[in-house]
Amino acid sequence: VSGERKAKAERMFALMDGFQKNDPMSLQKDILNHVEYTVARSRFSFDDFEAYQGLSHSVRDRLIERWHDTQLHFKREDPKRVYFLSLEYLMGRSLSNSVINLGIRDEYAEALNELGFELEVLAEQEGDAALGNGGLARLSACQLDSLATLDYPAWGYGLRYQYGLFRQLILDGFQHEQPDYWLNFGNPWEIERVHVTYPVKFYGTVEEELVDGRKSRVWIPAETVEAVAYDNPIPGYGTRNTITLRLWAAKPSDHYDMESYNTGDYINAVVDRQKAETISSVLYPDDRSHQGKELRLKQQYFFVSASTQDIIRRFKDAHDNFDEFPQKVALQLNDTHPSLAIAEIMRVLIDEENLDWDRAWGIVCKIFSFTTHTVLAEGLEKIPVDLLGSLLPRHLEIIYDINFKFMEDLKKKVGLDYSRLSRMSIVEDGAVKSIRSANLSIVCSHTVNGVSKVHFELLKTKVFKDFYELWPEKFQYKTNGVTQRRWIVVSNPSLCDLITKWLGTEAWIRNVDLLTGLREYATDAVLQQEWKMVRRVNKMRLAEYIEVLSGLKVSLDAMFDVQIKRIHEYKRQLLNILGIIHRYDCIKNMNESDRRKVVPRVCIIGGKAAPGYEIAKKIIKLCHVVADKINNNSDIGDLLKLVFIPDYNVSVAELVIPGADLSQHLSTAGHEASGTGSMKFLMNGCLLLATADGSTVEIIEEIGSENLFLFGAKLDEVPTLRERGPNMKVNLQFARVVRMIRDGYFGFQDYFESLCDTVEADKDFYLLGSDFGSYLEAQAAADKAFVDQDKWTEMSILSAAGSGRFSSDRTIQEYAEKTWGIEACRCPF
Ligand code: GPV
Repeated sequence: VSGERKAKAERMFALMDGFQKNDPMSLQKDILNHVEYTVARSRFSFDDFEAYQGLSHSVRDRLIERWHDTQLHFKREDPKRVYFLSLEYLMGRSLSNSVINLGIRDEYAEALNELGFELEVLAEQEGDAALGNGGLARLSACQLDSLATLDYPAWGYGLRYQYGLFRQLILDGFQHEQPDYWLNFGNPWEIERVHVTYPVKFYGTVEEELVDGRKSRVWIPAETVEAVAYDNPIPGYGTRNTITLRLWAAKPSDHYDMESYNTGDYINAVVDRQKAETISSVLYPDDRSHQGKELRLKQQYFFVSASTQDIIRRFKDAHDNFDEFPQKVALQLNDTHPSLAIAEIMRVLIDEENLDWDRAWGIVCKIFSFTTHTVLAEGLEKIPVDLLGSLLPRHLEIIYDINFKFMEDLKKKVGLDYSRLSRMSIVEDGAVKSIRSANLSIVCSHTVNGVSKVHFELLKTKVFKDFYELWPEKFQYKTNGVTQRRWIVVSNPSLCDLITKWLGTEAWIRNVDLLTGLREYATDAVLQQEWKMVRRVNKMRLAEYIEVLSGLKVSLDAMFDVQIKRIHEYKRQLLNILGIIHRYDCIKNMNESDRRKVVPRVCIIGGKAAPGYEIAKKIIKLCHVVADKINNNSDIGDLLKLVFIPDYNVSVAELVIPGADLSQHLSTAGHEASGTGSMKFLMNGCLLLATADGSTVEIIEEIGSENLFLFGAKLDEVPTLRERGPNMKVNLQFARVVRMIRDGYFGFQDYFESLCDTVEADKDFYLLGSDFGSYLEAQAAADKAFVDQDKWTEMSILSAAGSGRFSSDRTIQEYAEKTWGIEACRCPF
């Protein structure tokens, strides 16, 4: 048989053209073939979008080749793999990233030119894949890029939502949400795997049965849904390795319980069946907090069950002893969202694989690691017991059993300290009895990671203090990072070329530590000149975008000052707007000679508010009314402009970040677990104005406090300030700008009342009032620095030069070595 198979393989290989060729002529042929046969347009008549489709199918072919080779290589080598479980990924666009990582951008650009197209223009045709909310989701995407680039045997798992994050539409200054039906025009970046499917079961009861003479608990589910795999190849840079992001879609189940209907109501029965698809239909648009929604819980379990079945199937293909599982499998929980995986693996090992509890538990404790992304204990996820008991009765039992054993152990260690026991219990006995997902994750994981040094300190001393005291060895941190491929090479090609020229090598794209080599040229007049040029061209591109969006013409000599991120009270966009009102007020009251000294500013704000987050929506409206006042004022002219960029997403970030002079990161100290936007700005030579929060503290270590503008209360001052309220001097300036809003200076007086209330002296939880004075000082320092453009450019170069530590390559390498215990597995060729 094997001889026959070999002969067949040889024949197949002979029929193959060999690998795809990448010379411009072959690429052109290939693109046109796809236009004609895949897109089904005539090669004599197709528009930009169709050209994009043909082009992306041609890139897809090349991805598939490498992806096949990589998967085969992994299969042969059978290394320990890491499975990254995340409910959210913000991948953005794929085309540019793919051709760059495949190393054939220039070839494609040339091929397209000869056909009369431009690569950059076609790339704009692609919509963002926005299957996530904010920092957590983009972090997952950056980490996948690093996993592939560093040749790690990794799989990403997630959900293929049909509706990604809503599109933000601004009507009369108010946010409206529009569904993002992103698959409407097809998605060439995924491969549908109709045969990679698993049944996922819900509801039903648990019964006691005799199996092989011993009593067993058996789950008899009542509903089955099918999970279908969609594979998204993720190419590494400078390697053949191309890993998989496998996203699950829900379909009605065919194989397992294809009902036959005899109710006379055939149509309704089929319509009912079709409802299975709702499980993966929509991404929850809340950045954290999904408390108590059944659909959300269903999504989580659907995702977890399909992924673990796939992982166990792959393990069993090559092994038959589950004791080897921890040598082959590492499971990474991206926050608590996938934490049901713990109970699911226990269930499968015990109920389906017939392991006893202790053996199953021993395995589970060796495979899970957990990363938490939040600072606030109140923000931690809870699952109401009633809900879990009805949807997943057997899992609830298992979680109770885990908790029972944990509590027994804990009593032996800490005695009958009931308040401690109840704080640490996985089950919360509150008004609504619930499962604390974080406690479950900590108890069952071998490692708990924070996302920055400050975050780690908070985990140890506050959020998970009890657990840290019990298991100090479990706690670690890996400071977040972002990928320089997306955030420099793709989005800022001219800076990329400049860096390569001065470092004399492209090696920094895989080894970003080399960026420190720029430090020695920071004061070099030639580099400074070239650096300024690159930055100015990027500003021009951003200015054009702003003009198209809003009709507003902005001056390129102004400082482009940017704050882009999800709208949250703790991120303090309101502080920024109040500062802008203050600036406006000052300019209005200046005499002509003072006015000449003002450093002109273009203030840019962008971000989405969760649809149910009223205060955040009011902040967006406030930004618009303030902009109306400022931008249409002849007294102010070019000295100050305010622009709200609608529908902020990954591709908007790629455009805005390279054009920013200053970026703002204003979270009240102790609230941002890490923050990753700042790292993208840093890499692009944008100066930061920030509080000493999250990863900023480490950025300061790297570039020195003299190269950014720091302000605001320190972590240890926050509690006292909250008690005491702001001091009187600050109060005056602050009170004045808040009063302007309250008095209706910008209109919508009643509407803004509740927003103003949030910063009244006794309620000002995020300390806008007490930080206002030092915020204005930091802004004044930024103005002063901007006047000396050579000095500013030096600081800009030093920022980029110091950004190497904030590459996700570094983060992923730390995870691989210290948490997952995996090694690189590089595909030959
Ligand atoms: I929890 N984060 C997020 O975007 N969504 C969430 O639901 C939660 C956390 C963010 C944090 O707010 C950032 O500080 C952090 O940089 C990011 O996750 C990645 O770790």
